[in-house]
Amino acid sequence: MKTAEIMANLEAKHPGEKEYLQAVQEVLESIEEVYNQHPEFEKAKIVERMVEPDRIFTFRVTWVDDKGEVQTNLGYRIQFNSAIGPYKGGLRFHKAVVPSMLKFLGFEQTFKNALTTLPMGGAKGGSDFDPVGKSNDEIMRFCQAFMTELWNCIGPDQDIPAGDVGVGGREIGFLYGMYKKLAREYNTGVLTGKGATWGGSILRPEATGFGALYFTQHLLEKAGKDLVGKKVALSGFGNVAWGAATKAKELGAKVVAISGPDGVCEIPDGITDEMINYMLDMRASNRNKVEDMATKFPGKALFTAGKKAWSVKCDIALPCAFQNELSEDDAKELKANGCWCCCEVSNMGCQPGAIHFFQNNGVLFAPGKAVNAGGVATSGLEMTQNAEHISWDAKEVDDKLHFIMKSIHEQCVKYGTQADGHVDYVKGANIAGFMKVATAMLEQGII
Ligand code: 2IT
Repeated sequence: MKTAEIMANLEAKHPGEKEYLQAVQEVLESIEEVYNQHPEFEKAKIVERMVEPDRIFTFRVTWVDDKGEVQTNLGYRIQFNSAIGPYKGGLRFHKAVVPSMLKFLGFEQTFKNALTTLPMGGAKGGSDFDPVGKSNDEIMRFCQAFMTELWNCIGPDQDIPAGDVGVGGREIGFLYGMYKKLAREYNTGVLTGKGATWGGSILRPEATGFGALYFTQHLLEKAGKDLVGKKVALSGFGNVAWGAATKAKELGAKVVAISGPDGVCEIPDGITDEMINYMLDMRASNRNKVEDMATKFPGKALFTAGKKAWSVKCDIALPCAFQNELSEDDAKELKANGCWCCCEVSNMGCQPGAIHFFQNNGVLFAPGKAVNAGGVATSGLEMTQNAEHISWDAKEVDDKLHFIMKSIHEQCVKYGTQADGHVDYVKGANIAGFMKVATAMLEQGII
């Protein structure tokens, strides 16, 4: 495989799209050896086709704020790859959303979805709409305006969006309300992450965080370790961090830090159930401040402005917020403070320098596309329940989520075990995902 040439071509077509190029580079580095053993892939130009999205929709979203002023944002849906099923992936509402971010997320999603064992292709979408400081009414008007453009790009068998950063159950409700009005289609399976009374799967809100902790358990078990009594530092306080904190505590770990864009809250005695519940209020408030936790629980949650969760002494680091949130310097600080494991829960949460540092310094590391796949996997389970017009109970969903995370771990071990016996989870996840998508593309001909 001519990695340098492929990267140069991609850069020429997508100049300056840093996150996108970073994600592709990481995957190509991992799969090069396996790819070269399959001349049929080379002949069909599988990689050259796989790195480009199938199609991109870009649209203007105009809405009126509470002051009566007209606001304009950009909206996108990137349908990345449909080799193994209909397009599937979240919507991100964040002020920093640009095509590069959504292309990297759609690319990653393709491999992640392949790992889940379920038949889902990869997609991502979103808007540069900034939910911070917006009222509930403004969120509703924006979601409605966004859907007036998105509705005819999606469908329960074509493309099934869900939440991501800035899009949770509330937003999915507003989006679906407008979808059914415009499409006159009443199949709730067009979106996942819905409310529990109208087709949403039990445990979908918890699934990304729960799945991440199940994966972490398997990884620790393989390394002869466990979670009990271990100190966990996690970043963020949104839906993913909330699910991760809930399950980490339940499994006997002690969550000693959460963080936000404003700084970190250290929780020396470990997070309590009350604090975990309060994370939901913090997210719903749209204030985007982790300091609120310290104000609510004085003396128990200690806020430091401008610091990251990675400055807090821990055994296990769980990035749960945003891409590139953990730098090489952060990795060095973590290691110096005794951290020996990092499971990436956010998509591409660690910078390449951080990953290399962990891997070269004996810190167990697993990438987001394996660790966080429980979220989209449970979206897949929601689609199945919708298609069958039934809902499963919590045990059924949790058992299936467990099975899927175990299977993802096994795929990483199968494809990532190195000559000396240690598991390279980055290689394992990338090769396993790639082999599935590449095989499907090959079998479907040159399209
Ligand atoms: O990054 C992700 O996997 C998600 N935001 C979830 C996507 C989904 O379709 O549930």
